[in-house]
Amino acid sequence: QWDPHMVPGHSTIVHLFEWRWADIANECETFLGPRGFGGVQISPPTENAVIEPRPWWERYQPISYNFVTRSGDEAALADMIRRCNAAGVRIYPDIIFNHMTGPHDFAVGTGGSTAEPNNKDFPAVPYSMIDFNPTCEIVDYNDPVNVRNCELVGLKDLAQSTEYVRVKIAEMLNRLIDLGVAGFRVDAAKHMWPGDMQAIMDQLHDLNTDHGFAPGSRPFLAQEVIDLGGSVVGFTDYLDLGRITEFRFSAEIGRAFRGLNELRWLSSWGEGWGFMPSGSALAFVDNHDNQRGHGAGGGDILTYKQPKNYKMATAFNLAHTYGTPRIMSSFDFVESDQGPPADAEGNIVGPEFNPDNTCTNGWVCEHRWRQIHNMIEFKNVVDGEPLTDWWDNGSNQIAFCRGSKGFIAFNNQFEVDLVENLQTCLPAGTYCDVISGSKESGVCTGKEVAVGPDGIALIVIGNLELDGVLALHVGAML
Ligand code: QV4
Ligand code: CA
Repeated sequence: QWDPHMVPGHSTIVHLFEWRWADIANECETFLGPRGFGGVQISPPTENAVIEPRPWWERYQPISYNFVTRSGDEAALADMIRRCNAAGVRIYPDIIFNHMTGPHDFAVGTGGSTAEPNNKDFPAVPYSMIDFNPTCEIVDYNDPVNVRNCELVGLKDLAQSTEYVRVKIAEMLNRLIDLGVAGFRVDAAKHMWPGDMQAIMDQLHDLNTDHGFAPGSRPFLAQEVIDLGGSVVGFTDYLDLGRITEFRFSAEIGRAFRGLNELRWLSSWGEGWGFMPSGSALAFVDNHDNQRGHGAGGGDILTYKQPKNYKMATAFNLAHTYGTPRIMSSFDFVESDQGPPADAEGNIVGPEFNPDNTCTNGWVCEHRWRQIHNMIEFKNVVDGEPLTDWWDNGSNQIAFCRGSKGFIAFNNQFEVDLVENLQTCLPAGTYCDVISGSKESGVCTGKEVAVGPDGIALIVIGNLELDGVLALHVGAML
């Protein structure tokens, strides 16, 4: 299902990677809801095998379907979902049902459950040998049977072809739906047969009307299918089920805003680049895998570690009409396996906040960067408006309007300032650039831009400025 069921006036999913449920609940109430965020992708809620020294990826190794992880227990999860919905913010758990935990003789979970993974014995579900595909390794991504029925990096591969496994998975998803989630990110969808996934989805409840969903609403799906083109097992198999991660978006936007492809080519961004249809796509600059070299996309992916380029790419994603955007919110890392900020006992230490809204304790909180959250507001203000009046300088300076409600310009030209009189499509007046500052109590803390009666304004983005974007919208008129 393709509709994320966001509350009117809200948009965009933020992945609060490895956040605790209690911290997410507060974030919904104090920041995300008031600032118009649409929803949160949360880390997997299902109990995972404890793996020392607590890499982030232990959460992709389920040991049971109990909701108890380093993010919190079921009571904290339920409280968070309720409070986020009340704040106008939807919740989309990351769900792993392609597999259970990997190659260990004995494993203990974050809730104390035990398993003998090498014997395919998971008493806390319960699953046993007959619920799994015979052991084989994924070695050939061009062989659909190998990709679907063998083990992804040794993770025990569930046989979703059996009714028992389908029922167990559906029961777990239904418990989340009843708690009030709006949908799911489906981990490793590429490694499951679309027909099996359909059979599981057919068993799901409608979304819970107690949390404000319209009667008959079906769960939103963001299916993780890595398809950079040219593969035999690709996104087309999953179009009938729901939205799909568009990894070419991530790879190409990284190339463009790293200066490896001229921005003028973005005039045909979207289906014009061979991407999947806009209504099928989940659009993101980076995700929790490719920001640290896991999964796919390669070295061109932009992350918080290249802040100027990253903010430009994110602004482009949020200003454009293509797909449903998801933005990443990370913890700072050096090693690719490194887990979230934690104390000596391994308990996650959540973020605290600086007066300028940024986070402490090792949390990057991209979603709290002014240049990013102000673009969420931009997106909400221009909702439904067409992309018009594309301008470029034939190279790396571009601009466009969103109807008569928003205007954005980018300068990625090496060592050249952008100084141009451009059509902003906006009503005459003075506007606050929401990238270099914000409109606060009627005053602009950044650049002010005067739009004339003909909609034209002098737009300046110096090559040495901290940010290579300028964005105006009717909500930031002075
Ligand atoms: C090791 C060896 C393997 C060997 C295996 C068995 O590397 O070659 O076969 O032992 O002997 C961790 C380790 C990995 C280890 C594995 C099993 O990193 O080295 O295998 O555990 O012990 C995340 C991480 C993985 C991690 C996994 C489970 O990225 O590194 O593996 O969690 O903890 C493909 C898929 C796509 C997938 C992507 C990463 O098509 O679906 O690879 N993306 C999703 C998630 C991702 C997650 C998984 C899938 C698995 O986004 O975060 O992998 O749930 O492109
Ligand atoms: Ca599989």
